Amino acid sequence: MRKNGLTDRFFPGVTCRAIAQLRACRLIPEAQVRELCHKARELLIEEGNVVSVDAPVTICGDIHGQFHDLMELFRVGGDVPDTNYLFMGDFVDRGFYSLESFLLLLCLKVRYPDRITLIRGNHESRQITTVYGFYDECIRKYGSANVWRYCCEVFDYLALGALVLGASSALEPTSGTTTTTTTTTMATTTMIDDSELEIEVLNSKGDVTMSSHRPRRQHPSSDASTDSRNNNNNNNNNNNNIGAAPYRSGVPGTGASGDGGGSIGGSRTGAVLCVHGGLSPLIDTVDKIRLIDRKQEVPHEGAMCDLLWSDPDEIEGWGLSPRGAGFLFGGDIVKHFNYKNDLSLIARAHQLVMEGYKEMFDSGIVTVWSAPNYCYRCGNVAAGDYARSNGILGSNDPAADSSAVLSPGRRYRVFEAAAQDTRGMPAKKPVADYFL
Ligand SMILES: [Mn+2]
Repeated sequence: MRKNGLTDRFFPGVTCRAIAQLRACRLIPEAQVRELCHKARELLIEEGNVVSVDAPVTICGDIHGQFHDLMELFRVGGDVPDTNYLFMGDFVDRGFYSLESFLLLLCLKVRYPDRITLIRGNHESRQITTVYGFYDECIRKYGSANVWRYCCEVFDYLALGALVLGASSALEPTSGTTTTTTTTTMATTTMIDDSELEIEVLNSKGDVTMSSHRPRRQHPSSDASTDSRNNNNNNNNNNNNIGAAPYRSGVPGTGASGDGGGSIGGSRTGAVLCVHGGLSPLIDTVDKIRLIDRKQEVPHEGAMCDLLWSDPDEIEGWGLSPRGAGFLFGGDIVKHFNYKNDLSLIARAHQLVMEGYKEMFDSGIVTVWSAPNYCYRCGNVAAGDYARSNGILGSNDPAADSSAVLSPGRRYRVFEAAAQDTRGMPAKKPVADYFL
C-alpha cells in the first residue's frame, strides 16, 4: 500500500532530518515537500472537523510566516513534543518565512500527530495566499507553483476547530510547569489559602507579571481535598489523559465530552472551543460544525467561511463585518453559544491584539495572537500568547449557581519579537491591510 510506503519513507528518519533542516530555517527539497504534504493529508483526512484535544495544551494564534518568532514561541513555551500545541491557523502570508513556518509545523504534525493540532485560518486559502504573499514566496523559493499547490491541498484538509477537554480546575503553581520560575509566584499562590489561581500572565523570562485568583469553590465531595494542586515538579506537560495524575483526578468531565459530567455537586467544567475566527449565525451547536463538508477551498459565505472570518465585537446580536466575509457577533451570542454547548471559553485568533491576548464578554471568549511585531512594523510587544487551559474551576461570578459552567484557569505567556535578520527580505510592496 502506498500509505505504508509513505510511512516507511517518512518515519522517522526523513521527518527528523526535515525537522532539523526546517528548524534551521532551511527549506527541504520539493520532492520531500510533496511527500510531506501527502502524508499530512492522510493524517488530516482522519480528523473530524472539530478535533478533540486533551488538556493541557498551549493554544497559539496567528503566525503569519514569522518563522523566528515561531522559534521564540517554542523556546518560551516548550518544545514539541514536550509541550502539546494547538495552532489556530493563519500560518502563512505577510511574513517572509511562510514556507519554513508551515512546513515545519506540518513536519511536526506528521512526526508527533498527537502532540500538535493545526486548524485552518482564513489565510489557508488559494485565493488569499495569492494576494498576501505565500504564493509569491513559493514561486520565489521553489521556482514554480508546485509547492504552493501541495500546501493548498493540505489546507483543504485542516480541521475547522478543536475542543479542548479535561481541563483541570485551577492552575497549578508556575513552578510546576516551567523551568524559569520565580519565588514570587509560589508565595502568591500559597499565601492565599481559600482562593485558586485563575489567570496568570508570564513574560518570556517566566516572570509572573499578573495573576488573578478567585474564591475557591466549595465542593461537597471529597474532591475538595485534591485541591492541594499537584506539586509534581517534574511535570513536563506530557499528561494527555483526562483523569490521570498529576492533574486533578476529580475533575468533572465536560458536557461536550460527555464523560464524568456533573459528578461534583452539580458544578461543571466546560470545554474550550478553538476556532480561527469565530461564530456563525448558521451554527448554534458544535455538532453542526461537524456536519460541514470542509474538504474544499474556503467558501465566500456560509458556515465554514464564518468560522474562519468572524470577529467578536461590542454589539448585540449579529452585525456585518467590515472584512467583507464572516460576521461580527456580540457578547449575548457568545454567552448563549457557550451555555448551550457546555463551553467555558471560546479561544480564537484572527485579530491583532497588542497585548498578545484579549478576553471579552466576562471571559467567554479570548483572542490569541502569536505574531509579535506583526509585519515587522506593528510594534505589538506582547504578541505571544498561550492559553494553557490546564486549569479550571470556579465560575467567573462566585455567586453564580452551581450549575454554571466553570471557566478554565488560563496562563498567558507573552513574548516579544525575536531579533530579526532582515537580510534577504524581499522588496515587495506591502499589500493593503484589509483589517487595519
Ligand atoms: Mn485570520
